[in-house]
Amino acid sequence: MVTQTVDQQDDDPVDVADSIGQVQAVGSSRHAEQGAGTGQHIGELADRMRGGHRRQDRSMQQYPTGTALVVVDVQNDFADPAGGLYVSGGEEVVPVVNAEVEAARDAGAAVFYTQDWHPAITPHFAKDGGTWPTHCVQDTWGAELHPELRIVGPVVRKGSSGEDGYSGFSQRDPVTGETVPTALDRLLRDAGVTRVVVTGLAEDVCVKETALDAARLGYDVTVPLAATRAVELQDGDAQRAREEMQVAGITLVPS
Ligand code: VGL
Ligand code: ZN
Repeated sequence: MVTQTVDQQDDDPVDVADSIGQVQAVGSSRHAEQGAGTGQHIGELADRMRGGHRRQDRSMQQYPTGTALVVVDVQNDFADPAGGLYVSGGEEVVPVVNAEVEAARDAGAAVFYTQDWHPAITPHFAKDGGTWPTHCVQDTWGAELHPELRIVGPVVRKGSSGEDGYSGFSQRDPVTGETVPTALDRLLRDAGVTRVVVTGLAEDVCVKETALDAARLGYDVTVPLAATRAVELQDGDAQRAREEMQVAGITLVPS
């Protein structure tokens, strides 16, 4: 399928109805395939369908109606050991996130992705007076979503104009200091979402900020800890992030 990127800098605004429709269309064609085995023994087919239903029941418990999966910054610079801001164990979240994508799809839930998307020079980088080693520079390998990540929904970019885009929901303008929203809240609301499962990288930076913003915006928020890893720029950052999320009423699922 075509991957849709939602970037406020793009001239081409996202067609929300289209992207949501696309997610659902792919889900229903998979179900059609399941029943389409010609010449297959009927008992075998019935077994497979029962298995499918069991899996779907489980998925519906994790992704009840109104739930969406948000996959934060699963990009080469964070998830590949050769990446510019490699998060230790980052590559291990890819199959775990993919299983969440699968569960979300089985339950008919929408999936959204964020992508850290920086200009080559930005006060976000240590070399330009900021905090971080250079990472996720627009149109480079490091900024690409991990090649094994399953992508089944729209991608929301953040940090495109040199902002500190930690949360998938907002970015801080480096000149005015003003915080401007990304398209994520609108996309979720338009899809009827009231609950989000937040996964990806990094637990103590962008996953935390995305989850906290989601809670502030009134979403019910769950973070499955197996689907994330922390940068730990300072020792203890991961523990502090968990405490902050818990205080904000976010459900942390132990790994
Ligand atoms: C992130 C540091 C700087 C993240 C992004 O995605 O967690 N961390 N920019
Ligand atoms: Zn960044």
